[in-house]
Amino acid sequence: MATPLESWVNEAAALAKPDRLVYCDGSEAEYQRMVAEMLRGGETVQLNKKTYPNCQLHRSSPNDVARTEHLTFICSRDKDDAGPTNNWMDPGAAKHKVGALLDGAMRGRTMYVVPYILGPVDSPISKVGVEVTDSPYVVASMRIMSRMGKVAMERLGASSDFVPGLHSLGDLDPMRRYIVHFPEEKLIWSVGSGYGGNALLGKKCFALRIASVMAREQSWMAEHMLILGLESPGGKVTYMGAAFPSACGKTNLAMMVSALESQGYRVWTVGDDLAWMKIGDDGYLHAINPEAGFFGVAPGTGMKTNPNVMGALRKNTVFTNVAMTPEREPWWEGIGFEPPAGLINWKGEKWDSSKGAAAHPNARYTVPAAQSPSISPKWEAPEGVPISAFIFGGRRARVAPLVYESFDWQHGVFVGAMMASETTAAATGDVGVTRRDPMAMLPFCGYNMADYFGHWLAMGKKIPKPPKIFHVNWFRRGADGKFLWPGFGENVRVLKWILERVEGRGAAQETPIGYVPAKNGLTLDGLKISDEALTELLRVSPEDWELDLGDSKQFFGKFGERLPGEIREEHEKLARRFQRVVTA
Ligand code: SAT
Ligand code: MN
Repeated sequence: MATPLESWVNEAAALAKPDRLVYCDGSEAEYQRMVAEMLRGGETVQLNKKTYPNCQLHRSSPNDVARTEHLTFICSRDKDDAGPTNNWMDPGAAKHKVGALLDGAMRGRTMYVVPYILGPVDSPISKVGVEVTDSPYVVASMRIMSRMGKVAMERLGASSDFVPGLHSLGDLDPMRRYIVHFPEEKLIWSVGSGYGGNALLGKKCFALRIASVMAREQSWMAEHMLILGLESPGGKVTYMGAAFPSACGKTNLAMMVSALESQGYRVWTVGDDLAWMKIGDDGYLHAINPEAGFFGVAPGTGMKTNPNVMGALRKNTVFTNVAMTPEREPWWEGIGFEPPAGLINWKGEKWDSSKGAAAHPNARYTVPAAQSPSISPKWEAPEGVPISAFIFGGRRARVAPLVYESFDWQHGVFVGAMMASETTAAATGDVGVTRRDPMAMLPFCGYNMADYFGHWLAMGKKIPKPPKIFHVNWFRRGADGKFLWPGFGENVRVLKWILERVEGRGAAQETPIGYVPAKNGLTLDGLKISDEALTELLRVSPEDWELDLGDSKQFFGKFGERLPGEIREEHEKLARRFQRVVTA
């Protein structure tokens, strides 16, 4: 008798019609076979074996370099269940349309069966997925990003409790590219892309879009959050989850080398992108990192911005769309040294400055999490880590101050729902346009976001010891257009204030948007920052917020009657608090 896994694989194979079928075991030997296959394919090259042992550079097709949100669909039976912020296709129509593209797509190719666990192998919060794919790059990446192969087979056994995902490169034509999710069936199909979140189906497709649906059904949370532990003097570690949109510095924050290390404050990394959280017996929300690696943005990453990852990247790393030096070492803008003569750009061409950026702005590294010197001793704890604070954030040149604390859970959910950020290169489309991005989940929520806000509100009533909710903005600019806050390792000063607020300390002043640090609230010794810059960083401008209230009102309006009353109520309360300030 075929197991549920085998039955599904056979079905997928009957559709895609590969020449060969290979069940992956996750071994090192198999990984090396995948690498050899990638090198044979020509899109991947070996990097310097002495200075970057076991590292490769993969060059994706130039039209396949980021997630394509306009080609990503939630295929619920009822269109309203996908909501106004998702693209929707009828499930039958999607099966027909995308099925036609998958039909025979693997002819002449091998179908790799990749069973994987999201989360620590023995955690009750973890789940199993199975991706079938015709891309050795995807197999190799999944081996870094998840617990893959034999361990997953053993956890699954003859159970049908897994999320299937069918992926084929197809012909990589963006006109025949679709990433479709069936939330009722808990099924994913993806065709026509070999890139990151479009193709590594464990990442955004399962761990967020499908898992967010499961989380709502089962009273847990699947969030686009990093998880870090802040160690304070004496060795106590306080865990926090932080949601920022793609390419807004989650990885750098999670792996930060603290500027206050001499004072005993240190940051430990549990995860850099995703968090799955369940209420623990101790009443805290407990978080695991469903991933086992970091798929981070390379440009802008250097010894100044993320020394931990720079050390981690020296072995066993797959680079995607970075440039390469004549010594066959990776290079990208912001790495910290000038481009050497003879640089090859991400497209594989000889580079000179007339050719623009040498690395693609969304170039990435895929590295095992365990290689980071900052990895938390608890990162694979089966019970997860107890979360004391949630931090929302985005890129805002104006409006949002450096940090503020919400009044309570309901207000905090509203703060998350109000989130906005300037767009980055992580998704195709214009860069630098402000868009609303609630909880950094806009492209990743597998159901109607109005119901997602409702789920957050409901969870607040169920968690005996709910995290306090904060908002940060490292990206505020002064009148001269320059960033006001140095960011990176200095961000620990903000985390320290958050920790103090969690512990009922920390000087704060009440404003219409929440509690902002009092002038003496932040630890600023050793940092050169002018009084004016600090005032501007913490300023809550009624004019800016008025515009934001208008913009968010329009955004919330999209959800019509389905928007929870609490969100509308908080919006009105915020407007009223500003009126009081202005007329006072
Ligand atoms: O492409 S991914 O979704 O994996 C990375 C990101 O956009 O956050
Ligand atoms: Mn992400």
